[in-house]
Amino acid sequence: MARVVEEPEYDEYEEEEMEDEYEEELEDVEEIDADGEEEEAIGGDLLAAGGAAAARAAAEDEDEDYGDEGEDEEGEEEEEEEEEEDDLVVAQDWAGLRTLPECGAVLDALTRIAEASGGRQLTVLLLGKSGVGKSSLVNALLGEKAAAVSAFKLQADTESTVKFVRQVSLGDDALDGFRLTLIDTCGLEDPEAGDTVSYGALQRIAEDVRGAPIDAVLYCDRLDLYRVEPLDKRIISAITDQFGKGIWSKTLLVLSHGQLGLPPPGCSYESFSDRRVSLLRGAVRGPFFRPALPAVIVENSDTCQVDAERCRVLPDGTRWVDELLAALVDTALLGRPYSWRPRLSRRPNNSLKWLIPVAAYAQYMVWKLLLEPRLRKDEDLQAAQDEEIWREKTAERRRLGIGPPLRPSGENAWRLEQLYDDD
Ligand SMILES: Nc1nc2c(ncn2[C@@H]2O[C@H](COP(=O)(O)OP(=O)(O)OP(=O)(O)O)[C@@H](O)[C@H]2O)c(=O)[nH]1
Ligand SMILES: [Mg+2]
Repeated sequence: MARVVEEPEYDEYEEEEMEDEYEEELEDVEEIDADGEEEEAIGGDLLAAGGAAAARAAAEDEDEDYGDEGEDEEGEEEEEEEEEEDDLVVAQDWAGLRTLPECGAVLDALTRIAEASGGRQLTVLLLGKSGVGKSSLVNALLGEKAAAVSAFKLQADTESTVKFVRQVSLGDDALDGFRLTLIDTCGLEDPEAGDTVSYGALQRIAEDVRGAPIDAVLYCDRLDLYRVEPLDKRIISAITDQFGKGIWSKTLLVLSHGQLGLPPPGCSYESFSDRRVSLLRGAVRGPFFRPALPAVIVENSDTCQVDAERCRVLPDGTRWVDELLAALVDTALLGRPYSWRPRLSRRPNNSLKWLIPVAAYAQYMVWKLLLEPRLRKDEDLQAAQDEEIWREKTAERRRLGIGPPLRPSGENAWRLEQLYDDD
């Protein structure tokens, strides 16, 4: 189940009336928007954070692709809308932004999105195994201790997704009202079954983000590991099975623990990170499937080194927040947002249905013109050889002065053949 972090909506915040206002806000999402910008439901339970015209257009395109959907589907859509209305997320003031040393880089990134897409929202989904730093990254990016971080407890024990919706309010007309939604998720391994993929968790995550436009996905793992384990590969292929290959074209690889104690002997920090990134890319890519998968190294811990301007840096001096934001925006602006819809996997694509009789006829013709004549020829050859053998046997017996051999009838011959075959 998705957990909505319940905090007061910032611009209508009044301590004593907070609870009542929250109820009202759920009933009328349009009032949530700080600058009065009108918002409409698009699909999924992230709608309050939505407004992506592109995603709406994409969703409509997809609906058209399915062509003649009956009344059942209309009913289904109504049901979906009702579910969506029940599960709206309230945006909160992005308080941590003001204290983030990288505030300037964040605002630059949001400005790039606002200018390029005309929208004021960015939705990011974080996926990965447990303990790789997804929740820590949410906190590091928001500048708030918003997500629960635990070294030992798997998040899968509690909830599948937790959405953090933050709204910019810095008195800047160009950016105020911009919404950042970070969707933290539970680890993708099964906490009870040991080293196995939690397909249930993946399914619940998919249901939680159903229909919502996702601008970028962060596939998180640790930098300080030497191998891509079989479980990692199984998790990656389970993601592909659940969400489709399309999700990888909107995915960044994010490697935590970037401060990396010491790289292995004879290996520089750069060569070690390059090797780790290429191993992970290799686990996702296939011979005919080569998504770009830009990679960014991060260090989520409070002990991360900082430069003269207090910006967090990696051992090689890279400002990782800036790098991550730049890659995030590039990915977000690449094509239309990713959106998971169960109907994509549930409903068959009927557009090439007319090919079925053509393929059946082609198969019949291949049988008639190529295979059947060859089979007949083989049978005739076999019969001729059998005949020859019987003729020789008869001639031999005649030479010996005995009668011709007893030749079994067709059915008996077949039975004898079976008998020998069984032996
Ligand atoms: N040194 C260091 N520790 C990290 C980093 N990222 C996460 N951690 C630590 O790793 C542990 C797990 O971090 P989480 O953020 O809870 O990991 P998660 O991916 O959210 O795990 P689940 O919620 O179980 O899926 C915590 O103790 C974090 O403090 C990092 O970049 N550097
Ligand atoms: Mg977590």
